[in-house]
Amino acid sequence: MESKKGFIPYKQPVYSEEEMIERSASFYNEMNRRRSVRFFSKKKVPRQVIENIIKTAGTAPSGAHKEPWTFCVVEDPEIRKEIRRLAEEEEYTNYHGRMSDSWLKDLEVFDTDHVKPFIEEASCLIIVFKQVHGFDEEGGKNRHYYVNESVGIATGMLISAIHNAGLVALTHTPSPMNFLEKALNRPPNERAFLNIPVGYPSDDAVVPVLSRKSGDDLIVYY
Ligand code: IYR
Repeated sequence: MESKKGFIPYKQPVYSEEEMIERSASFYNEMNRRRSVRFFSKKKVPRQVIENIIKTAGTAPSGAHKEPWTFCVVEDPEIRKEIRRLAEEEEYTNYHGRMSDSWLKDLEVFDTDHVKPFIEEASCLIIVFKQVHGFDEEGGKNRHYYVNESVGIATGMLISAIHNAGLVALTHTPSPMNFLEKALNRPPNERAFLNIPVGYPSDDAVVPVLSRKSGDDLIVYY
């Protein structure tokens, strides 16, 4: 194709069908081992690893390539103590009245409650913020598009990169989450999206017995 201004050629390696089947199966098998983990060792993950993981998340597609995300890495023990205090305060209200009986029943297999030690114990927290708009040179608003979709995809890639590095994470959804914006003094265009504690699993880490959907429940061909 004749090259169009502002475009560069793009190629993928060409694999045989056998190679593609083998590569896709081995990636699936590796990803199928991934579990959300709530029990972390205090062992520190090198910053270089955290940086590579976040750079991987930053390769996600986004609406009009606006990259409407910021990843905050929280290591500071004092800030984490305060985040834990605020999260537990909200979650206490959730577990003692704000959540419906059916919601509490759905969570029974996970054995969760309002107590969140992983906020202080994981090697770090990666707190994902979505940018509901950007700023132009004059400080005016610059539109962002499909923000939830874009940041959701980036977070999925973050979680995959964490697993690939041999680490574990939890997709923690403190609710409501706006205390995180205040705790980290984020700019007015950012909203907390997810808290992802990252680290090594503790020696006694356990995960609930779960199965994943498959077959017709997962894929419908037309
Ligand atoms: N945000 C609460 C409750 C919670 C909700 C869902 I849906 C979960 O999958 C797990 C927990 C909490 O963090 O405990």
